[in-house]
Amino acid sequence: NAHVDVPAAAESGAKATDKFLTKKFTAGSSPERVSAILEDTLGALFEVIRKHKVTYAEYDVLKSWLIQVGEDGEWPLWLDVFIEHEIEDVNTAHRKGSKGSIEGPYYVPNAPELPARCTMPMRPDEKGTPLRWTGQVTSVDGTPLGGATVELWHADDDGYYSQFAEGMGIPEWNLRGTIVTDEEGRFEIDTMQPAPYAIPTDGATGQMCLAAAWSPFRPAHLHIKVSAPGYEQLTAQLYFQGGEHTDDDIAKAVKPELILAPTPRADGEGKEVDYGFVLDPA
Ligand code: MBD
Ligand code: FE
Repeated sequence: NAHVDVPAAAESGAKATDKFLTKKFTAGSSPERVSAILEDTLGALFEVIRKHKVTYAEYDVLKSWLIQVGEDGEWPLWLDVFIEHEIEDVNTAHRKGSKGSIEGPYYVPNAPELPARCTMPMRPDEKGTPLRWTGQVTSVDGTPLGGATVELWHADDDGYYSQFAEGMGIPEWNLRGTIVTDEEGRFEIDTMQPAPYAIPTDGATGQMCLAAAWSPFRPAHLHIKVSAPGYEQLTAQLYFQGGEHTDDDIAKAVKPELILAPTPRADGEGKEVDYGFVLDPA
């Protein structure tokens, strides 16, 4: 399998932590709300401890594992793989437009701007199956959204993300771009189909998967963020019908509405697919 050779945890995980720490966050939550969330979180944990009669040995393993996740810089990775899907679902449940999915740890803002018809930044010898993706961005009432942006980022044919696979010689903005839709809200993007992603098994997140005999794979996916003034930003991932691991995504981020079914192109140059986005007014 070509995807066994994955970026080492100390590289991809720690990189995600470095990038995350450049941001500053405030939630403005009241002490009452913080207290309620913490109490319920701990209460849920106490139930698990009693139900499974968790031993002191297991408690010590937990402690050393928690320390190791931080030392490996893998908290963004671990949280986005195991927790974010629930946060995403709860916070987008009100929407009438397109389904979203998790952002994950490998988004970088301000990718180079590209016109509505474009080829993604890629190496001259970029490996993989070419994919021509056409689509339109509209509002829930059907209005075409010209000048909307579709930020697209995804792994290459080896499962690596640019800026998160140090030493692999991948150009900084490889397979990352900010596409601006035309007057009709349309776009046509040439890119290269990504490979499935494997959580590096030499880091604490992968070690936890191994200890539980869980498959560390995510299905091949395209990440997008769609933005237009006056609309809720849509963050989603698109998957490939019949692709490996669409049924057992370790990050539980696949939804049936997000599965693409590309067909062979008439010119024989890879595949094509049409898939658009419907935004909810803010
Ligand atoms: C990924 O590529 C990803 O999208 C998520 C959510 C977690 C780990 C790797
Ligand atoms: Fe990803």
